Order: sequence, then structure tokens, then C-alpha cells
Amino acid sequence: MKNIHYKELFLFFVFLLVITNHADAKSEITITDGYIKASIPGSDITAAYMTINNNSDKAITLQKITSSISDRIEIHEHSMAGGMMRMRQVDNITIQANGSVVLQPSGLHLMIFALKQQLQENESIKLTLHFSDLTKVKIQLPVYRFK
Ligand SMILES: [Cu+2]
Repeated sequence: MKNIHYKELFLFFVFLLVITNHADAKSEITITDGYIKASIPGSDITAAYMTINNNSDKAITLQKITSSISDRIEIHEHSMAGGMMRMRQVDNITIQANGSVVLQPSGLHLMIFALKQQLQENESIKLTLHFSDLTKVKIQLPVYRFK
């Protein structure tokens, strides 16, 4: 009988350890200065900006973004080509170990297509960022009209 109890106790501590490690892994990625542009009436497209900080000693890659406001969120990059501002889709964003990547107007950004609702100023919108090591980071971004 005693042996069984010890085994259960041991499994419980293993379980706790797994939870703790998982929490640690999450805090290795932090999002700062994030916001979404309020949508313009009649338009179902907008963009989101943020700084992604990788506080770990391993490079990580942002692969996918999901949200209940849209089924189509892409990573885009603005660049100058022959004096013209071009926008192109990029597959992912790699954030180097102990580094950060800034998503900002005229640079990297998240393009949100086919909005299911208008985004009003001062609303708060939930996004989930999916990283290469299967880490998911849930964030909540404020909606601004101008910035
Ligand atoms: Cu874009």
C-alpha cells in the first residue's frame, strides 16, 4: 500500500515540474509596445505592430498568428524597391537568442485580412502567436486609431 502512495506522490511532483517548466518557457518570449490599427469603415483589412523579445539563449521563429477576429493573418514586410514602397509576405520571423524584432509601420507587420468585425479604438483584441518550438503566446493588444 505504502509503495503505491509513494508512486502517486512521485508522479504528482513530476507533473508539477512539467507545469513549472512550461510556465518558464512561456516567459522567455515577451511582447511589448503592441497595438492594432482601428479598422476604417468599409475596409476589412488592418495591421498589428509589436516588439517581440526573445529572452532565451536559443533563436525562436514566429510561424503563425491566429485570432477570433480573422482567419487570415499574414506576416508582411515593407521594403523600398526601385524608389517604390513594396509590401511582400514573409513566411516567418526569427528572433535571435536574447534579441528582439520590431514590427512597425513601414517595416515588418502583421497584416490582418477579412476582419469578422470592425475594430474600434480602445477595444482589446486577443491574438495567439505560434512559435517554432510549439510555444504559443497569447497576447491582448489595444486598438488605436492613430499612432
Ligand atoms: Cu501588409
